Amino acid sequence: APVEERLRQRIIDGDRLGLEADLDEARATHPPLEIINTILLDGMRVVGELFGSGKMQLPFVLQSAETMKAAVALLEPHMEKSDDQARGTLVLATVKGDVHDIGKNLVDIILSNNGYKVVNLGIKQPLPAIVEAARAHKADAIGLSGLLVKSTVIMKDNLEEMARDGWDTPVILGGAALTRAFVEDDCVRAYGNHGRVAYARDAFDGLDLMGKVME
Ligand code: B1M
Repeated sequence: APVEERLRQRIIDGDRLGLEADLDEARATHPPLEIINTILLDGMRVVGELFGSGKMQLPFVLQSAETMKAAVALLEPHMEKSDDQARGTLVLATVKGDVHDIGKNLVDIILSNNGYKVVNLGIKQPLPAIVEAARAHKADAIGLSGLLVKSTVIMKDNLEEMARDGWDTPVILGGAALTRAFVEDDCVRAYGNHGRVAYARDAFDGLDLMGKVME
């Protein structure tokens, strides 16, 4: 099979043996981010479908996620990096109760490679830890990620609480369970009119939004 198909299948199967050789082969014809976006994420999409329909069990999903992470780590050194320094600071976290971090970490990589400082707090972050970091690092924006439906509710609650405490730092929200309508209606309202909340469909959208924040 062509290398693109083999890599996609590796994500589905959680098969890391020989991953690096396949990635090296793919890099001859694709830039690293294209490998991630068009090949590997397509494999993760299939994993999500199989899991959602009960055809794949959780331990195998975990293997796929680990393979995805390993692939991203192998590709990262080959990505183009901007020479810009300190274009702005983003405090980034997966919200409370949520362990999904592949998308969040892609946001970290893409923003870091484009000259932003990213303070990546990790997964399952309660609001106090997030605002504390935002204060300490004088964040220009806060990025929240979450993939569970319940995480979308937590994001809205976090925004309400932040508004009550007088925060007006721009907030970027991303993750598969969100919809643009939920962010632009419910979440914008939750943060109040003084604040800014934006929806990032993917990591590049997050990069664009960060650029707008810094304008
Ligand atoms: Co979970 N899981 N999972 N899981 N998992 C989903 C999200 C699910 C949709 C699968 C399904 O049922 N089809 C489902 C959620 C259902 C729901 O809430 N309605 C689900 C479930 C149910 C669960 C558990 C509850 C399962 C269980 O325990 N019974 C459990 C939850 C644990 C918890 O969080 N408390 C669980 C666990 C796991 C694993 C640990 C096995 C693993 C995660 C490993 C890890 O992340 N380290 C996992 C995985 C891998 C998935 C799927 C299959 C793939 C997610 C992924 O990494 N996608 C997922 C299926 C799906 O999403 N459809 C699923 C690739 C990644 C790049 O995409 O994160 O969406 P994503 O990021 C995108 C954009 O959303 C955006 O940019 C990225 C692309 O450029 N983006 C941002 C994301 N964050 C952003 C932030 C930004 C900007 C853009 O700025 C701040």
